[in-house]
Amino acid sequence: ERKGFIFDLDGVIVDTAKYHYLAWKKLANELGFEFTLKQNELFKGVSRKRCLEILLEIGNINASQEQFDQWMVEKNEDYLHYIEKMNASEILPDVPKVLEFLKNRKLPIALGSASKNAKPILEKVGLLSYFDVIVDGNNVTKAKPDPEVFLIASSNLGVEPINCVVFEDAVAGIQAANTAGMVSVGIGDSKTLHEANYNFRDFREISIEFLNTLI
Ligand code: G16
Ligand code: MG
Repeated sequence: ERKGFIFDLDGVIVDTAKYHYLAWKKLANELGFEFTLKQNELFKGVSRKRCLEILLEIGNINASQEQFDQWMVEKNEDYLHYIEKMNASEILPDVPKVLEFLKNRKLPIALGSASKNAKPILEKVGLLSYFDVIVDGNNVTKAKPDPEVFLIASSNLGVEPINCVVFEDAVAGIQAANTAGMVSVGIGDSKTLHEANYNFRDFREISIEFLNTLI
C-alpha cells in the first residue's frame, strides 16, 4: 500500500511559536496585562480566533465583534513583520533530511497546519517545493483535535488515512491524527505527547532505519 506523510508546520518544521508569542504578548501588554510563555503553550496548534478568545479570557476583557476583529488583524500584522525576515536558517534540525528521504522515494508529502500563513512561511524558508498538498487554516472549518485537517490532506494525497503518518508537536494534533486513524509521531516532549504512537525530541532522533519501517 502507498504511504503518505503529513507534517504540521509550527513546532515541527519551523519554530514560529516564538513569533506568535511576541505578537500576542504585545497585544496583551497594550491591553494592560501580562501574557507568559507558559500561557503560550495553550496556543499551540490552536486557530487565531480561538487564541484571541483565550487571550481575552486571561485578561478578563470583553470586546465587541468589531473590536475583536480589529485585534485579530493587529496581531496578524505584527506576526507578519516577524515572519517577513524568516529564512532557511530557521528550519528545525534535520527536517530537510526527512523530506529528502521521502522525496527520493517519491512518497507523497502534505502539510496539515492550522495557520493561514503556512504557504508564505514555507516559501520563505525554501521548503514549499517538497509539498504535494497543502492544507492550512484557509481550508479547514474545524480545528485540531478535530481530524478534519488531516483527513482533507489524506484525501488530497489520495492515500487512505490508515496509510498516513503524521508528524505533530501539539497534543491536539496528536489526538487529531489518532482520531483520523493515522500513525502519529510526536515531535517534542514525550510526556506531553504520550498519546502518540512514536515519540522523538526532534528530527535528529529519527533514523533512516525508523523511516524505513514507516514506508
Ligand atoms: C499554528 C500555531 C498556532 C496558531 C495557528 C494559526 O498551528 O501553532 O499557535 O494560532 O497556527 O496561525 P495563523 O494566525 O498564522 O493563522 P500549526 O497547526 O501549524 O501548529
Ligand atoms: Mg504545531
